[in-house]
Amino acid sequence: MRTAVIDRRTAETDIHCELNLDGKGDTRISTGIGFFDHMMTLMAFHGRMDLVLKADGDLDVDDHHTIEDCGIVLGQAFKQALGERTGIARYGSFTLPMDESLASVNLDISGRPYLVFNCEFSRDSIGMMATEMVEEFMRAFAFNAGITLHINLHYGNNDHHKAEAVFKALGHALNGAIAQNSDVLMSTKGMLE
Ligand SMILES: [Mn+2]
Repeated sequence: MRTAVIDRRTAETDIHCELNLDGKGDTRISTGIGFFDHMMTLMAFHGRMDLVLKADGDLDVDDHHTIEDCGIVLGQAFKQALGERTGIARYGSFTLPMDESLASVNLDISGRPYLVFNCEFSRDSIGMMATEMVEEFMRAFAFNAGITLHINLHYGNNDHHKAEAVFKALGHALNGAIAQNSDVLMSTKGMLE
């Protein structure tokens, strides 16, 4: 089993994360931000990962530090759990509809962090989560996990559906990319970084 446990404490947030990449999608998420909990639950379930994520952040300021730091910790846990990366598919792509919305996630577990994010929201926030924090979460996750991550929202009207399509597609794309299909390291240069 590919697992990692990370605890990270700063003056702004206190985060505990347990990740099992070879899980069944079991989750225990509690960040104090209901819509973000919903997104983390969907991502882990559709990624078939077991995820415990507990965050105690400075929500009296706003949601920024908590969501960004959850992205950092989840990225660190993902990278640590993945380990040597020998045998993984490396690339993952998934296009997912959620009612009227359609999102694509294309990623490469390359060791080279990059984020392309083309997704516009019409509302400032969904519940207690600012819509601008979707991009911030993705950047923090991609850069700490070492993933080249492209996210494109093709169309949609409802911001809840748009975000849900993006996070579900991310789960599926990650699940495909971490699948172990061989004993080969998928790099002609012999290393992923
Ligand atoms: Mn929903």
